[in-house]
Amino acid sequence: MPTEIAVIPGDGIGREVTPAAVSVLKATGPEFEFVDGKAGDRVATETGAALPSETYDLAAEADATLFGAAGETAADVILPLREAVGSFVNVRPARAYPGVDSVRPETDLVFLRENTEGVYSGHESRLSGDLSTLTRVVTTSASERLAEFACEYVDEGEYEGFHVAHKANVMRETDGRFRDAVIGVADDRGVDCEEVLMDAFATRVCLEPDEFAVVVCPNLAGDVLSDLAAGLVGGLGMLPSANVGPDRALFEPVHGSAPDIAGEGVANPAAAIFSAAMLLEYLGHDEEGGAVREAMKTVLSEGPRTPDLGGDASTDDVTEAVVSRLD
Ligand code: GGG
Repeated sequence: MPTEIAVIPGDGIGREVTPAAVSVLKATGPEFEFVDGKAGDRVATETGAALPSETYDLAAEADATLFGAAGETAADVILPLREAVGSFVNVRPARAYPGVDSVRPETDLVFLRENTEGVYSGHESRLSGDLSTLTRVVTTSASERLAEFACEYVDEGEYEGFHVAHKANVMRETDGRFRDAVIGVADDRGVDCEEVLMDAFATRVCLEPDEFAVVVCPNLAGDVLSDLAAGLVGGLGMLPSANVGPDRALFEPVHGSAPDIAGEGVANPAAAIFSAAMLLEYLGHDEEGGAVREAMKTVLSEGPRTPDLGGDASTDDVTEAVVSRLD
C-alpha cells in the first residue's frame, strides 16, 4: 500500500506553497498517495466549520500530513490538526543559507517548541465587558516528554547539549515547573542543559546566534522566538517545521497565510519545500530528503529567487528549478 500523505493547504499563500511542496515530493521517487483536505477561513465561511471532521480524521489516519498556512481561524485549524497527529513537539530549524541575504549568516538553530499546552491550551474567558482572562497550563508530564525528545535529538544530532528558555523568575509556578522538569530529565540522561531567560535569549540570539544550537521553549515562546530567528536568516519564507507525535507527524512552513501577497504567485516556497524534506526523512527516505534539501539550497544560492529574497521569480519558477535539480 502506498504511503498516504494528507495535503491541507489551508489559507492564503498556503494554497500556493503547498502544491509546490507536493510537486517536489512527486519528483523524488517514493510512491505516495496524496489525499486533499479542506480547512481554513474560506471553509469556515462556506460550511461553518474551519476544520471539518473529515479533515481532522484524514490527518489522524494518514502516515504524514503536509499543511500550508492558517489565517484568522488558526486556533480552530492548526491547533486541532496538531492534536490529530498527537504532536507534542514542534521542531523548527532556523538556518542561514548561502545566497540568502541574512542578518546573521552564522545562524544554525533548532527550536523544540512545546506543542500542547502553555497559553495555547485554549482556556480563555471573557468575564465582563472589561475583563478577559487566560489560564496557562503547564504539566510536568508534557515538559518531561519534550525534554526526553530534546535529549534524543541532541544525541542523534551529536550536539553538545541544549538550552531551555523560560521566564521562571516571573512565572515561578508555570515556567518554574517547565524549567525544573526539563532540567531534571536532562540531568537524569546526562545531557548538558543550560537555562536562559527568554527575554535575554531574544537579545543574545540576535547578537550571538552561534552561542546557541538547540533551544527548548514553552509553546508561545517557541512560536515567537522562532519567528524572531527567521528575521536573522532571510525572513519567514525560510523556516520549515515538523509537528512530531509518537506515531504521526505534520509538516508545515512556519509562516502564516500572508494575505498581503496571497494570490499573486510570488510566495517563497522554500519553507514548504524544506518541510517536505523533513517529511521525507521522517518517513525514512533520508536520501530523498537530503536531495530535496540540497536542491533547495542550490536554488537559494544560484536563483531563481522570489521577491522576499530580492528576486523577481514566481513560486512556480522556484519550484520548477528545484524539481529540475532532482531529475
Ligand atoms: N504554517 C504555520 C501557520 O499557519 N502559522 C499561523 C499561526 O498563527 N500559527 C500559530 C502556531 O504556529 O501555533
